[in-house]
Amino acid sequence: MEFDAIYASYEDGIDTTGQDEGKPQKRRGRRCLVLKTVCLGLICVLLLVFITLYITITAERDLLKSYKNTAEEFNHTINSLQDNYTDLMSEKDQLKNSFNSLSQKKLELETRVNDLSVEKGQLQRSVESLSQKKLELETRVASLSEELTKVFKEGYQCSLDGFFMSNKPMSWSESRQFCRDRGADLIIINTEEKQRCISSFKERVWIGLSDIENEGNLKWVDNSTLIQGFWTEGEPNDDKGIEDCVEIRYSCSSSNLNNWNDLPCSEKRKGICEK
Ligand code: 289
Ligand code: CA
Ligand code: CA
Repeated sequence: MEFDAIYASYEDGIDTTGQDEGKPQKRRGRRCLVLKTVCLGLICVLLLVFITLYITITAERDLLKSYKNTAEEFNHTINSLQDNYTDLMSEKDQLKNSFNSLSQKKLELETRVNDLSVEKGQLQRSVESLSQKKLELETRVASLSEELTKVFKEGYQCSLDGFFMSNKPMSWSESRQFCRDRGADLIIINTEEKQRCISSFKERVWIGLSDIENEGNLKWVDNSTLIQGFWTEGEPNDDKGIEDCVEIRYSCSSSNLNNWNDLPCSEKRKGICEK
């Protein structure tokens, strides 16, 4: 139904006063008011729709923005994880290479240790066998020394028993140790018979007399004091203050029984051992 018709019937119903003057003008005014109201209502509705749409769109846009941010963060995290993974893989490869190289070295070392163990065993056996040979040779030398001594004794009518000469020139202490290792000690000459016998050896040899412990106080190796000495003239003179051990100084030009001399203990002489 059209507006004019609606308003006409409405006006007809209301106006009962019978006053028809100015009716069209009033009608137009009312129509205009209604139209304005309707337009305003429409504007309000449109405004409401617009505001609603604006709010919805803004919310959607914010949501999208937040999704976008989250997606970017995910991407960033994924990239960083990817990098970490790549680094870890490379590290793993390096460790694997190191492990392989160390395993190889370990194997080589184990082989070397085994070889060395075998070598050590062989050397130990050699040392044992050489020690045994050395002992046998030392025993042989001692026995030869003893034999030699006997020959000397026989040659020079020496009737002493149980003494022998060390196998090579050594210091006084080493010579003494040689004797002690064989159950003897350097000889103590406390009789003229012994002195005569040893003097016939035609060698410069150590005897068991020294003043190592107390300068000027000569003692035999059994700690007994010297009673009768067979000193060369002018001896003992402790030459340069360093002569503390006594030798028999053989001299082919002299058959003199007085042939002892004090000498630095580090000098090398054979020693006469006595059991
Ligand atoms: O180092 C000195 C010794 O060889 C001897 O030299 C001389 O023969 C004398 O002085 C000895 O007393 C000394 O022991
Ligand atoms: Ca001395
Ligand atoms: Ca001297």
